[in-house]
Amino acid sequence: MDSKDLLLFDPEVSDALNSGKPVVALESTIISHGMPYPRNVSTALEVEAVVRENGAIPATTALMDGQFCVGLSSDQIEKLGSSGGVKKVSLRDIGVALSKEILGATTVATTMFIAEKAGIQIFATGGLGGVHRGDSGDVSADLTALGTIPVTVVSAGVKAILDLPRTLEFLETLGVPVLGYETDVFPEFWIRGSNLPISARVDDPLAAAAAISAHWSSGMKSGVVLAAPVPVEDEADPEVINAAINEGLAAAAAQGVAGSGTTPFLLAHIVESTGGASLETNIALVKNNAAVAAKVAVELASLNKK
Ligand code: PSU
Ligand code: MN
Repeated sequence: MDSKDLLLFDPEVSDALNSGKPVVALESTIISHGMPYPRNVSTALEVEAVVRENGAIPATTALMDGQFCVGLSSDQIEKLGSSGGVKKVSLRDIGVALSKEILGATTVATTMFIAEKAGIQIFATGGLGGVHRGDSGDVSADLTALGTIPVTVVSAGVKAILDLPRTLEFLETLGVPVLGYETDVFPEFWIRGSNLPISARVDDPLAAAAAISAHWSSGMKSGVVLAAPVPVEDEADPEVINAAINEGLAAAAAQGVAGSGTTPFLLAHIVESTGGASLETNIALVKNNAAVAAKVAVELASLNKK
């Protein structure tokens, strides 16, 4: 069997792909594990609307009934956001999730895997996974995917609960371009960032699309990080955020949280200790990334026709 037979397309998404129209993939772990109900569901639907407003078709991905879903109905999004038993599916979980027909939410890594199979070049999320702080050896499979799957991920950098300098070194090792969108510095998720390096700056959707397209036409097979900082008006207070991150890390250590539960635990802890402020910033940056991704998707679609 061809693994593409496992793809279950929403008809609007397959029509768009067949006619070369711009499509933006969206992940679902951010819905099931990244934000509290019901804001997770309303955000997922709003993010889809932002993609449409900016000229592209959204394709939220998930695993259901032993298939890769590419494009979900609002009922399916509600189900992913409201039922407790949804599995966070990273690369190594794909086989088991398919064979057991588990309801699975896709991480950045798994969304890249499905997007590439579906022929979608770009996807938007909040923040990438990466190298965790300390010496646990916990490194997100998002980095594995970025090193090996030719899809562009628009994010506000890497979630700032991580070790950002080590994550950037890792991306360099993997041959992944880190393009700053209208910025000279790497965004730090809830804040715009100040001194971490990017590999190049791009100033508009066409420049981004040209750099992405040339990366792949050269024969490079890695993914691309297109890093867009949170809009100024939505930026969190750095002191409040840093205090919340440190508190969260201490709580995770005290409670022995490890493995794939770490990131969801920290995000939820930070939402609570900032009185919800971090959630508002997270939602704003995801929407901003969706708008950037859609605009770049439009330019990629027209470059593809040339
Ligand atoms: N971006 C967000 N919130 C999230 C995530 C991204 O704003 O919850 C998710 C993505 O699915 C990403 C995952 O792949 O967190 C990283 O998890 P881990 O560190 O366990 O690889
Ligand atoms: Mn991990």
